[in-house]
Amino acid sequence: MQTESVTLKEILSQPEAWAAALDVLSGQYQVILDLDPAHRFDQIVFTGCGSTYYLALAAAPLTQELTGLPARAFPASELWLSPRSSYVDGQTLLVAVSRSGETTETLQACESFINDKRGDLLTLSCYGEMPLAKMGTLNIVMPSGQEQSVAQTRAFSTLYLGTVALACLWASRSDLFDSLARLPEAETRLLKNYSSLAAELGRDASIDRFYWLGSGPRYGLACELSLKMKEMSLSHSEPFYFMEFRHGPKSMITPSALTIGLRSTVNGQKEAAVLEDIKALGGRVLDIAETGSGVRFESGLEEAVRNVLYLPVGQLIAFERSISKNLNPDRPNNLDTVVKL
Ligand code: F1P
Repeated sequence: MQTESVTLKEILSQPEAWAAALDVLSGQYQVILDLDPAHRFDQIVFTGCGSTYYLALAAAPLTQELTGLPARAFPASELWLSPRSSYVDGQTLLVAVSRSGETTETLQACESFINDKRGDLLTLSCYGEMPLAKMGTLNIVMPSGQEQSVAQTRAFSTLYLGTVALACLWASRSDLFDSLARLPEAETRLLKNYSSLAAELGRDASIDRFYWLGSGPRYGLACELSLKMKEMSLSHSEPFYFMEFRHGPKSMITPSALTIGLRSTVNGQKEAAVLEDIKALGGRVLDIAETGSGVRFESGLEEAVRNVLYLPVGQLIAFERSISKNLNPDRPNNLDTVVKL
């Protein structure tokens, strides 16, 4: 494993970053509760760009599941350029997520949201001095997510953890919020137990394509891990909802295909059946789940709060793939840290 990579350091430091972020969130416990979306808003909209849009895709279904409030995710460009086909009438709580806090589309989406008096804005970012961190009714800044690498890893998981905490508090589930404190240790264990497996798969030159399957709150995480594989290693990589894979994409399965399943507990059997179909076609499979899988969390945590644990092994596979192709995961091809228009 290449030791001097910034990306690797950032992946391996996620347990500490999460613990620090949870301290920040605990400090904002009451102001988060006081937003009281269940009684003050008709919908919650999550937004971001690239990785942070995928974060929004992961946050919305979990928030709706826990709070019962309608919650949706849009790329910031859609909210900026096509607000009428995005927002529904009524008051909206907009949750804007950005590592940098200065992505133009995200700033523009927030500015027009405020100008159109659509509701209240909550921002989640990593740099308190950047514009986004000054725009919200509430601005939550988690500096432990700051990164040097262009490809988001620690920033993504830390900001995502922030949205999980919001959902727990808004659902009056302080028990779930308190259990988040057990995630850093679970993550440390995963990194210790599965780094070599991730290296073996990432470096396996007989694999030429990667598919990432996830449903519900896990689909956005599948999208993010697929993007990591693209950004860091320029590999063929695609995400799908679990059951969707049979409806066409399955045609792409060959012995050179690796499918990573972010398997849930709630629908675990049906999702496992998709993975069995893939294996029957000669495809390779990595099953990640709480128990009974290739990568096992064994966290003892409720499903709603442990989805962040699907990230590190997938991030490491992408990192190892990049190194095995003599690429630089810290500086992905064609990409900048922030898109400014
Ligand atoms: C959004 C983003 C990243 C992507 C790249 C360009 O940044 O699209 O997701 O990996 O770094 O910017 P941010 O708004 O989260 O800072």
